[in-house]
Amino acid sequence: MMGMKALLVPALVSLLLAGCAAKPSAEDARKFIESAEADLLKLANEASQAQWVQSNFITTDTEAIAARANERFIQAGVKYAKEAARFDGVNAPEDVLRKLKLLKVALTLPAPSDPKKSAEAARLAASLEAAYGKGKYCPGGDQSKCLNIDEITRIMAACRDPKRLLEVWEGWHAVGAPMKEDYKKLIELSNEGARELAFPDTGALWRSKYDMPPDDFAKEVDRLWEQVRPLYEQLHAYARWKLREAYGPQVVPEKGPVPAHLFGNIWAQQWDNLYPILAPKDADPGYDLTSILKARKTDAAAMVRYGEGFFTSLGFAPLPKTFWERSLLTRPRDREVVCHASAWDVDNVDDLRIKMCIEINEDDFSTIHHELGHNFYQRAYNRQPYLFRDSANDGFHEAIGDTVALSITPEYLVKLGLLAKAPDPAKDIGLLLRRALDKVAFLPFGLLIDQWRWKVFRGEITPEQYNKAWWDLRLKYQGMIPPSARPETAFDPGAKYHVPANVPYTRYFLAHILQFQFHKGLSEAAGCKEPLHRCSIYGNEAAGSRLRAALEMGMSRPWPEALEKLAGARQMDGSAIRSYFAPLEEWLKKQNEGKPVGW
Ligand code: X8Z
Ligand code: ZN
Repeated sequence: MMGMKALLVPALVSLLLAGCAAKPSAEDARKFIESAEADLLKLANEASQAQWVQSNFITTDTEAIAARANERFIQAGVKYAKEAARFDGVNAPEDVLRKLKLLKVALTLPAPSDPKKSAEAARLAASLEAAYGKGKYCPGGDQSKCLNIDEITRIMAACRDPKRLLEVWEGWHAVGAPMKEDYKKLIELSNEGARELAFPDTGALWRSKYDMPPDDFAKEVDRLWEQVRPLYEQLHAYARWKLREAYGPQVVPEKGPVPAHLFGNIWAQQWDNLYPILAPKDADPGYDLTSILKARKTDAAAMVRYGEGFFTSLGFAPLPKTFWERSLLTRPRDREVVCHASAWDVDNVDDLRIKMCIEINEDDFSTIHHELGHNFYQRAYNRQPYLFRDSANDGFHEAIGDTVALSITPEYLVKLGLLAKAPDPAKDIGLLLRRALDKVAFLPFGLLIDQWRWKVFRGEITPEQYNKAWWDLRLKYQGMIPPSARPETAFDPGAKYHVPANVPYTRYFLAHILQFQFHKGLSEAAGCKEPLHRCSIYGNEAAGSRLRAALEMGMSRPWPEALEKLAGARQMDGSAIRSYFAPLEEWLKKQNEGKPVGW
């Protein structure tokens, strides 16, 4: 009986479809897209407003309000993703077909359609992000001595006492442990949602957003990493040697992996704060932007004005008045906020804002450019239909501000009046090293977070293995080990914003590859004949219009077309960053002669 039923039902369904429910037409598809776009735009804006309030004012209530708004957006996203499949094979215009495809892969957190489960997923997501936002290390449990992430960041950047570094490192990493159970539940719900949408798991959904089959994308990422790995290994070897000189052989081994608390950053993701330890003796450029900004008593808004000024020099309109009224630029004293820097377009048109607890230093100077890159991108594509109001791929969104920041050259600082005279080219190794400590050091970190999450989503890493697998990957890609044995309960991925906040991370790896391709393409458009690290596109009309044309496309076309516009190539390519740093790589190889490389 059962067997017959199973055979009969599909036959009956297809008969019904053929007979009564006529195959949807191109016009049906267009109408469906039109109403989906209108509905999603409205729900996205409502969720955005609620989330803005939540992360500017973390309380039980704002968390609940944001969760509900987000839940409505997710439910609609799931519904439209499913309905989009009804139009498979429809003979509609190209833009409609692209939108149907985009609808199917749009969500980052796909929740199950069961309302109880989708509410639970939204609640967990809001609560995990808030937990990170509230995260603190209170030495000895003393509530009056708690350190927030800004203070932790400052200590990791400046302190050179390995004992203190270890203590603070362990203190911050403890914020992850209480998140583990919720994180595990969120993964389960998200996977259930992904399977409803016919993806094997959420990782496969994340990898499906790149105009190519998801497996090809995973291979593409591996290929890019293999292109840049030799450069990272040289930098790692040189840093290990210098750290060993600075901290001694008891703290830093001669070969093998290095403890992760010594890199001037709580996650060891960017090492630019190590520059004073690593600086070449005879090639230090002799200035540092942090001291210049501090000496001039630059405040947070003035830092943002510098960033805005770069974009307007390229022909972008100034930021709207509301940007200055609504953005959060410094950490409020009287309430909990999510201080991890972010850029917003609350109405998906021009309600642009950033939320950032700005400190007056070089790191935040470039992060401001990074954030404004998001804002200027968002406004550039705001005349596209809703489903195309996004970057060509997510790596592009992360790369635009960074591309502009690559133009913060000594010559540019001279133009702004921040520096009296640009250092002689004999000091270029110092400039390149400083930049590499930011950009090259980041590459394996940018890669490993989603290597971990993809496996977590796939079930290849079980909750019991969360932490061990995390450190296996940090060892494999970064050549690092935890500075002390991790407790059984540790959940170190939770100490990194994007994990509890559920923000995909491969985008940053791609951005670090892409920004060098963009910088090269735009510098060529600007007619720069200098070595690339001395090229600045500041004030250049040709580079500006090339950039704007690519940004205005939004997500309307497959990303290789936008890449072609910007960089004259259709493939992401690690050789741009390799050639940018070629003189440094050669120098590093010399420094590393006779010393161990790798781990
Ligand atoms: O999260 C960010 C930006 C916001 S999209 C500040 N970044 C990554 C990080 O901080 O981990 C920029 C570089 C990598
Ligand atoms: Zn960003």
